[in-house]
Amino acid sequence: MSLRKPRRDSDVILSKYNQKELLFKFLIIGDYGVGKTAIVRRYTEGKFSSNYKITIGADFAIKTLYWDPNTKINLQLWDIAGHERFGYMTRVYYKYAVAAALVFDISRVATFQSVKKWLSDLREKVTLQDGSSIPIVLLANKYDIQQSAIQTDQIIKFCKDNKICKWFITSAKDNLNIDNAMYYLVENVLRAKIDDDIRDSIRLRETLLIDENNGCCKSQ
Ligand SMILES: Nc1nc2c(ncn2[C@@H]2O[C@H](COP(=O)(O)OP(=O)(O)OP(=O)(O)O)[C@@H](O)[C@H]2O)c(=O)[nH]1
Ligand SMILES: [Mg+2]
Repeated sequence: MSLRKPRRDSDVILSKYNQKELLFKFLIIGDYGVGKTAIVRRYTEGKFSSNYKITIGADFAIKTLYWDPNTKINLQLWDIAGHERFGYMTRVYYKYAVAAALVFDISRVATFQSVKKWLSDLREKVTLQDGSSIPIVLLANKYDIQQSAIQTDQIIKFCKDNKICKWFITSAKDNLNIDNAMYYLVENVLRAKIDDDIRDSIRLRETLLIDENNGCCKSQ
């Protein structure tokens, strides 16, 4: 029986002279108009526009990160349409995601109330290979508006009750905390990946030892 696991999207593509190139798929989800596209655009192009152009279905953008001298990461940011009219159709885009940013608009309470729905949908549909859930950050966007309809206490409580380890106030307009939020997710994905690789190598070692003890590795 082969010990090798099937390759995932997030696996190493290139491994030459100790150089690694990784591909991670991140989801950006939340209600319509909360600023998902604006966040992705700010992060990948460094631009912001105050025009609202509804996302149809889903869109994606790529950001390349030179994480350390040996690691290049290609981040695929999947910007999922928030409008109800696209409903569950967009969930097909969740496949193979390894992290997610869940966005709401601090000036619209309804978008915060929807976060729970997005979260349970995400947790139900996306898990990692070992069955654990993917890292998620909650983004309280449009902080620049200064008309917060949601108290910080409510956000903290929500995160605690729903096991979201990290949330950020963000502004795509003012470029506030977007890099930090993405950095946090990448770090978490990498950490999980390292743990995964260590577990794999321990499993491999144990199997080799068992094989040795059974004598099947010995030459006749
Ligand atoms: N003031 C302010 N406006 C923002 C910010 N982020 C987005 N917007 C504006 O909010 C509107 C909606 O932003 P989008 O990024 O298109 O929203 P979306 O979440 O992608 O919406 P859907 O594609 O319909 O799901 C646009 O007019 C943006 O310019 C922000 O941080 N501050
Ligand atoms: Mg959009």
